[in-house]
Amino acid sequence: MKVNGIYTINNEVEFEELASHIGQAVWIHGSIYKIRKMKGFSFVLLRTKRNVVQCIASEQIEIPCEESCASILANVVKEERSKTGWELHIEEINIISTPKEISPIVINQKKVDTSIENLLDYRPITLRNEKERAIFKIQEGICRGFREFLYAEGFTEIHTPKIVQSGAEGGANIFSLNYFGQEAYLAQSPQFYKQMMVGVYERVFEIGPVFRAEKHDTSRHLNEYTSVDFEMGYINSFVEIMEMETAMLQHTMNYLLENYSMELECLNLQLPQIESIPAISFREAKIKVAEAYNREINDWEDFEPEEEKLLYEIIYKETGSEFVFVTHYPSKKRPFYAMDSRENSNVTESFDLLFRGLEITTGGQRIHTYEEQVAKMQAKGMHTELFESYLMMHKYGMPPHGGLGLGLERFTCKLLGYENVRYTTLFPRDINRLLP
Ligand code: AMO
Repeated sequence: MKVNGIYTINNEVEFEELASHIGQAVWIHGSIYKIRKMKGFSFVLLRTKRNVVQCIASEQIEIPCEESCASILANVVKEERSKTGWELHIEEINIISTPKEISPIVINQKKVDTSIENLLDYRPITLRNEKERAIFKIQEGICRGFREFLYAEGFTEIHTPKIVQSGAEGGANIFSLNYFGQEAYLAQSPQFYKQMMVGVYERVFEIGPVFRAEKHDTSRHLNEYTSVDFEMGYINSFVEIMEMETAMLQHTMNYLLENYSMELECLNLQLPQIESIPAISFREAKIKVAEAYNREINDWEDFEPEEEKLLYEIIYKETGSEFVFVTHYPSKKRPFYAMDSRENSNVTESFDLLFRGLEITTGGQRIHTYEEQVAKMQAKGMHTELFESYLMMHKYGMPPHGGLGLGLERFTCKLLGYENVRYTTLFPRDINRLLP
């Protein structure tokens, strides 16, 4: 519609509505994704919110250059040979805006054919590629699936501070900042706050950014990532956390199948079957890998990334599962809030979930009594007076509880079959990257 000679966006139909307009003329807007000139007519691919719509333009129609934003008046014509059952014949194109320059990177092919550096340097543009944007639509679907599941299970969604006074996970990988003259940090995880909120709502979850000052440049480490955390009270064992995660993943795979089939097809993706997920203790897993591959065990306290991959191969061969829970990690390597096993205090009531050979989740049962928590902190050489506000919940009463944290980018990466977590991070922050 034009008002006083100026084009305004009005009364346009969405892609999903087009089928109900067969035989009518409608306005639809989007970006001109690709122009294919044929004899006597052109195909104009219009990139709308979620779809790329093929329109047909006769010779008389003047088509603006690619990446122009346009509103198109088109007849919706019945066409049985088309997947949608209709096609659009352009009557008129109104240009809403035109680019100043043509993109230096070709974005309208099946995939963006360039290096990972270019892909990320030109992220605002490369994300417009059909396949690239499908990745993050799937990531949206993962979060929606998780949310839908957790709401149904009685979890309350919370939003906790990202500027904090102390680290929650220990270690040196924490960013510090000057907070009005006081030393503060960027949250490594919502650990303390989600535990506190168990005392309030019993079951809570958060999907939010966390910050890790990792100095190493690997395919699985980011300096800012999205953590999916949940925490639940009144548990008997950390096994309940693993069961909840299994059900959450099953629900989410079904949710993706039902609501994101277009993106799954675009990415040529088969989702993994998740039935029951096998579990193996850390010690058993170490021995199993060492024996199967004739390797020496150099580190009894942690996995080497290679061992995680080998364990995946063994478990996959034995059970067909692409997921495996590894339980009872050594106390020395787990943070101070992890509950030690009653049977063996050298190991914790905790687990990691490995998916296709990569750790995607850490979780477990937490210490909930004041005396036990203080004793463990002291044994680890921590100054408990610095953690008074955290210990307040223990002091004034907490139920037995536990939870987990899942790295969203890592999970998406493995689900979509990428080797580097940066591919499934919208705007990655790593040791060399702060832009775009
Ligand atoms: P953890 O530190 O193991 O546990 O982190 C949980 C999960 O977060 C992901 N992750 C990362 N992803 C990308 N880049 C990184 N640098 C990175 N570091 C971790 C992984 C990992 O499994 N508070 C506990 C969780 C809990 O017990 O509830 C925690 O944060 O997928």
